Amino acid sequence: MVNIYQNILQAKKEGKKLLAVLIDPEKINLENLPSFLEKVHQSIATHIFVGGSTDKNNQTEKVVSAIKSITQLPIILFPGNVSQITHKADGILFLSLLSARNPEYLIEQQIKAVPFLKNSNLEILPTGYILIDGQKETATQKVTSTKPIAQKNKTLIVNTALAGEYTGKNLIYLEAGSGAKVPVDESIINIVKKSLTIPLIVGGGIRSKKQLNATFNAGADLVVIGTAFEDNESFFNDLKK
Ligand code: 1GP
Repeated sequence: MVNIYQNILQAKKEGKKLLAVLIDPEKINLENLPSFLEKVHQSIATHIFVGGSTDKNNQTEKVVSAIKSITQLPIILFPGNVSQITHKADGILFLSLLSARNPEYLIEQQIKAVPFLKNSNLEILPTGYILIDGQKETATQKVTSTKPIAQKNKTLIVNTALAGEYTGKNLIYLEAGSGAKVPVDESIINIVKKSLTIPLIVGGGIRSKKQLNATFNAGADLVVIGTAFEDNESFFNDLKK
């Protein structure tokens, strides 16, 4: 069995940076999957995340099974809600939306997930999820009916991340939102990174190798990219091993 969290901790210790390719089950074309994954395999990507704010046609399990049949990379669910949980993946980001005060996404969805998780082999990754304003109203904001934290509120962002660590989260995810116009600013990543002892995930609006490297250099341990690969698969050419 893959030990996802131990591998993330080990990479952090060694200063090895991790990249997750986000596959949205609502958007991926299964016929394209083999060629898409071939590009993933030739790139520096280390993880595959599967999820989206919604999955109207319940495609997640089918998509995860198809990915699993082709890749050795760890597959981690990044679910918008409890209906997107499938045992076919390797792990699950067990998210708590810490940036706002909607109990449904702070604890209710998590309670609803327990019957699916308690007899499952999915590795559970307790994750504090913090939405940061990426200058675009994202699907996550709409679905969760919450507002992101403004990028200028640095103290609030740091304290929210630290509250996550102190309440036992194993990971903090700074999220500008899928397709964000503005990714999480490097200065924010930097101060959050300096405050935390647990690994830091950053995603949303990262579209170039330059931005990816800047995000890593600012302190992200794992970066998540989805839209840039959906829009232009040739982006993988810039990220060859
Ligand atoms: C979204 O952080 C991820 O949840 C990835 O965002 O689609 O903008 O790369 P992008």
